[in-house]
Amino acid sequence: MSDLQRTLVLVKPDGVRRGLSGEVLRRIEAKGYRPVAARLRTADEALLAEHYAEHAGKPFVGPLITFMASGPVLALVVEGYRVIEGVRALAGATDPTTAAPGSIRGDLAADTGAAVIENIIHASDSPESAAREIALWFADLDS
Ligand SMILES: Nc1nc2c(ncn2[C@@H]2O[C@H](COP(=O)(O)OP(=O)(O)OP(=O)(O)O)[C@@H](O)[C@H]2O)c(=O)[nH]1
Ligand SMILES: [Mg+2]
Repeated sequence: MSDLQRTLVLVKPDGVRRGLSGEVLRRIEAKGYRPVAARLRTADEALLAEHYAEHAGKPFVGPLITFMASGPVLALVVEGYRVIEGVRALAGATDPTTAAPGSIRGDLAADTGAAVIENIIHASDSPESAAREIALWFADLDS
């Protein structure tokens, strides 16, 4: 048994800058998931501090927020059965150097030497995170 779910996906500023938005969306659609909302925007620091509230106080949160505000991100709401864990699997591990080949991070990202890990994609990590993050990025979206 599984439920139809929604998850929040962000193509991060490195992915948009490198022209990889289409490739990320292609992989998500090819897997069988369906985008139900999309928006290209440059996030402000207040939104990003809320988005990454779980990391408040960690040493990398400052550089992380600066990086995430450095250019537009493609925000997507993606729907499918078990889509939350499914897109996390497509994304691969946080560290792109060791992320499995075949995953988005494993195939498309490498360590850049920057203060924060630049890894192309964000995907919600639980149903609770997905609900919170979709409300944050798509406050006007019908549920
Ligand atoms: N420099 C540095 N950056 C980190 C570290 N851990 C996490 N980050 C950055 O912070 C982001 C959020 O961390 P996590 O939520 O733990 O990782 P994640 O869920 O795979 O990535 P997100 O989808 O962006 O949330 C990561 O994607 C990295 O960009 C770390 O130990 N060092
Ligand atoms: Mg995370």
